[in-house]
Amino acid sequence: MRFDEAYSGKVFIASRPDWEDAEAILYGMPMDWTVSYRPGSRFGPARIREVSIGLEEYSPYLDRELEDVRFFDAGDIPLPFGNPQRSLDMIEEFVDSILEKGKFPLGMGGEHLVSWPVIKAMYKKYPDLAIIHMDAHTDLRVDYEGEPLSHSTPIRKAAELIGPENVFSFGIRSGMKEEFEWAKENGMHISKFEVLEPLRQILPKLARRPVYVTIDIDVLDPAHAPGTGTVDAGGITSKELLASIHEIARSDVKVAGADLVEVAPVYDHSEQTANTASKLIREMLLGWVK
Ligand SMILES: [Mn+2]
Repeated sequence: MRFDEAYSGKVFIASRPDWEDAEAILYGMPMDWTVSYRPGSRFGPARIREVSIGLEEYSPYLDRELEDVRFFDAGDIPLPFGNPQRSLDMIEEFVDSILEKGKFPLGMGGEHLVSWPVIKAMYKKYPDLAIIHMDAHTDLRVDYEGEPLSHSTPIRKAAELIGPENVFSFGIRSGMKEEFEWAKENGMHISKFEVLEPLRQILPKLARRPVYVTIDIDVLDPAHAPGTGTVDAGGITSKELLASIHEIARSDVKVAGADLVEVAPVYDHSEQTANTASKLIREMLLGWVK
């Protein structure tokens, strides 16, 4: 299926009515079939759109309005329940169709495994791709209880595809000892616990390179984002995450695509996670789509 054929119900605030003249395509990947702990992220994209109505369209951080970015919300990809492989294939084909038209893909998850087919599509177009990954978890497992298609494996798959030296993880505070060792032995960068300061040091090294940025909402402390499947104490504040998005926006890296994953509304009783996510999406659009 192509991005311009997707069902479109409620859309993100200020989405353009047509995709043709859009620079960026926003889309949902409502999949949570492989999570090991609490499911529910399949409902994330829809809720992020719904609460976006409460956002201002102007960003005082970036002095830019959503009106200045031409983006089209293509809705959710109609992924088949319980079929991870076919879902991943559909996501890859969908993103291929966005890249074919020269547009910027901005995805909303869904569990983190959805980033894997997106990265595959990005790498076909950008052979010198680098990845910036913000997350509580390493996501570097080979498999989970024998299952390689798991939400704990996407960064390992991505690192093996594009080369571990091209993957930069930030905010990591959870994972198996073997995962950290694998990263170290293979030259993959992991910044434990912090995001903004280490990011400032890495960004100049990525200048002018195409970069895919994948943000797992659980990089935030559970106090800032309780509405996610696998919460992990000791995370960063939403202020630091916003500052990190802005730091990337002001750097010389060429963000070529991005996603925000793992928002699970069922655990989000105050709706602060969905509201935070929709503000993050606004800042990603305003900062990274140029
Ligand atoms: Mn993750």
